[in-house]
Amino acid sequence: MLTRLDKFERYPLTFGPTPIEKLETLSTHLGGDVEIYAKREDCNSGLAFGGNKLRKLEYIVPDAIASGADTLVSIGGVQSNHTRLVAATAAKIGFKCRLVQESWVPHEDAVYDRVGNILLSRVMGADVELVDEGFDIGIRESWENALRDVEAKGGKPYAIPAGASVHKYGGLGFVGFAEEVRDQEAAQGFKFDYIVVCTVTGSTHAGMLVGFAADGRARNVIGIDASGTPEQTKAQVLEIAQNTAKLVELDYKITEDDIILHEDYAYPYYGVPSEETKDAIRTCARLEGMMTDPVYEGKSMQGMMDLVKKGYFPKGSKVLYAHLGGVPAINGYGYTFRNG
Ligand code: 5PA
Repeated sequence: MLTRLDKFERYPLTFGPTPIEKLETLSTHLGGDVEIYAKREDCNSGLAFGGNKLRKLEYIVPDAIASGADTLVSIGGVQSNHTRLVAATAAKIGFKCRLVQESWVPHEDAVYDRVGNILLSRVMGADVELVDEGFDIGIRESWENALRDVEAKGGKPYAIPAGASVHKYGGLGFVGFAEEVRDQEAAQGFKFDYIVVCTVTGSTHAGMLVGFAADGRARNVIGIDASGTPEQTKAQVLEIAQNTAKLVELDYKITEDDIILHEDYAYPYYGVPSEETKDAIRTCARLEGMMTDPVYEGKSMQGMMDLVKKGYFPKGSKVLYAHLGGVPAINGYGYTFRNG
C-alpha cells in the first residue's frame, strides 16, 4: 500500500475487488491501436445495482454510526444514482433515509420521476422530496432545510452532500480503487497507461488522483466532465484531492495542473444526452453488451471513444475505463431510446 488509507475504518458494502475485463471488440472497432479495458464498478455490490457511490460510503458509514445519528440525509437530481445508493446503505445499516431530489435535468419524459433510481429509492423506504431547483453541485439550501426538518421531527440526521463529495472522507474510497488496480496490475503483469473517469461532483476523480499520484500517475487520470459546469467541478476536484492527500499522508503536492478534465462532452446540458452520447451508448451496448447511461457513463464513453479516434492516446496504450454504474437512470429516457 502506497498511501495510509489503512488508517481509516471501512464498513464493507461491496463484494470486494471489482473485475477488469478487456473490451476486445470495442478496441478493434476503434482502430486497434489502443487496448481498452473496463473496471466494473457498476457490478460492485448486491445493494440496489451498485455503483461508484458505495466505495465512498464505505468510509463514511463508520462516521455516521459513531455520530449516533439515525437518518442519512442526502441530495441529487431526480434520477440521482447517489441518492439511490444512500437509500440502499441506510436500509442495510438500519438507518432512516431522507432524500432531496432537485430538478437538475431539463429533460422531459412522462415517467421521469416514477422509474429508475427514484423508484428504487422509494421502494427501499427513503422519504423522497422533490424540489424544483436547477443544477448545482455545491451545498444547497433545500438539503440544509431537510437536515433541519429531520431534527425538528426528533430525528438525528447525518449529512451526506451531493455525490458524497465534499464530505471530509468523500475522497477515500477511490484512493482504494487505485490501490486495488495496482494489486490487479501486479497479478496480471502489466500496467495501465491511462484511467478514464466521468467527473461531476468530483470525489471519484479526486480519490483516483490521490491514489494514482502515489505511483506517479496523477496526470494519467483522464477526467471527462459530465457536469457542464467544469470550472466548479475542477475546483471541487482540487479541493477534495488536496484534503484527501493530507488524510492518507500522500508524499506529493497535488496542484491544479494535475487535474486533467476534458470539457467537450457534457453538452448540451447536464443529464441531457447529445446525439453523439446516444451513439456511444448504442455502440458500446451493441459491441460489448455493456450498458452505459445517458447522464454520466455514456458521456465518458463518448469522450473516451472520441479521444481514441483523435489519437490522443499513443499507439499501444492500455486504457482503463472506470465504469461507475448509473444504468437504472436509462429508464427515465424511455422515449429517447424507444427505437433502441
Ligand atoms: C456519478 C455521480 P462524481 O460525482 O464523484 O464526480 O462521479 C460522477 C459520476 N458516474 C459518474 C455515475 C454513474 C455517477 O452516478 N452521480 C451523482 C448522483 O447524484 O448520482 C453525484 C452526481
